Amino acid sequence: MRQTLLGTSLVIGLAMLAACDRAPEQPPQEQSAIEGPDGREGISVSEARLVLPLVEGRPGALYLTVANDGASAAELAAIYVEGAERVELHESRMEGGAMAMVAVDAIPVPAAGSVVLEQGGLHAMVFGLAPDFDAESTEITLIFADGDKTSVEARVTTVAEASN
Ligand SMILES: [Cu+2]
Repeated sequence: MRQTLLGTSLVIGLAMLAACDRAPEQPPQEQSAIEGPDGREGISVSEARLVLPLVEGRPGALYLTVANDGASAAELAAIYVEGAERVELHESRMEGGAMAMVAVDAIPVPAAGSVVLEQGGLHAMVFGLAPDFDAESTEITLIFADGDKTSVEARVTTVAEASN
């Protein structure tokens, strides 16, 4: 009996979690059954660069381009950066004449389209970088709403190099 109750509440919990996500237009099962863990079909990531903070302890910024050659839209739900504690997806917007930054839950990547994460627009902020982080590149993993993942190397740069 107890087992049944637990099972039921787990199912309800999962259903609620799923409801919080914006449901994909098409069921993702077909694709994820074919895909390995290291690449979502049709997705390619380019121009990935991690800009280190000028001041130690401040977040870094991650910029990149995601292209989707697939037939269905993808939704970038999270990014993992090797060597960092946490990554947030953000969007910079003009609000009342000033640039403001808001956190976004996910970034849609349209079918046969692409999305650019760049300074002044959609971007990712990288928190908890080790103070002695000085790699020339680091692995980043894009995690999509359907669970597919794509990993690439991101170049590591400084603010001075990036703002030209
Ligand atoms: Cu930000």
